[in-house]
Amino acid sequence: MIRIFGTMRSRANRCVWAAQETGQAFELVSVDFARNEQKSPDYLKINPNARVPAMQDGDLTLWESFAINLYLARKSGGDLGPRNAVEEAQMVMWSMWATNELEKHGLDVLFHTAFLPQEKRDPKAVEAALAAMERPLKVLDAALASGPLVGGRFTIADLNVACILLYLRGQADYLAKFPNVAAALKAATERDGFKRAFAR
Ligand SMILES: N[C@@H](CCC(=O)N[C@@H](CS)C(=O)NCC(=O)O)C(=O)O
Repeated sequence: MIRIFGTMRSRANRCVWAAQETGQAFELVSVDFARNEQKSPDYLKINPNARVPAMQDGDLTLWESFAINLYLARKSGGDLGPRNAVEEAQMVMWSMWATNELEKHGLDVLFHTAFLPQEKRDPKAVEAALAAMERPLKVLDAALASGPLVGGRFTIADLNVACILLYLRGQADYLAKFPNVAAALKAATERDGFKRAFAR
């Protein structure tokens, strides 16, 4: 049985979403970073980086949420995963792109609009993050104009990118500048797999 370590209030929710989409049986093993449980000696044997998520499937241990998701999609053999090496490369490309181009800025938006205590929130940080996301989001908007990112169907590439776009859910006016991005995010959150995952 696949074991995903983390909680739904962490990036482990991405892996739970991918597992739900692919219909693979899994267990979510609670490791709560709000309680510093990712630093326990037992968990450090699974992920020496002291971060969640991690995943175990038999003898395989993986960390890095998008690497786990790429594995889950590929392993399932279904539509979410690659059908050939070209699709696989494109899925890796979009996943790395989302991490490198969007994630930090997306988190800045989320922290300074929702997660941080009110007195620590900085509107200028939000402004700067949204400005930094303009260029990559234009790229994404253009790519989505012809449909899903890889292979003409919803894949792990769309799911991984959507995981970061979720950080912008409260920014409707901003997202309206990127209509294909806004539509893709909406469609992703209307999927049964998403609803099953986030109903937990
Ligand atoms: N790039 C990693 C980031 C993992 C990460 O930073 N996880 C956070 C929770 S969402 C964490 O474990 N934070 C605890 C800490 O940094 O001490 C991934 O995508 O898996």
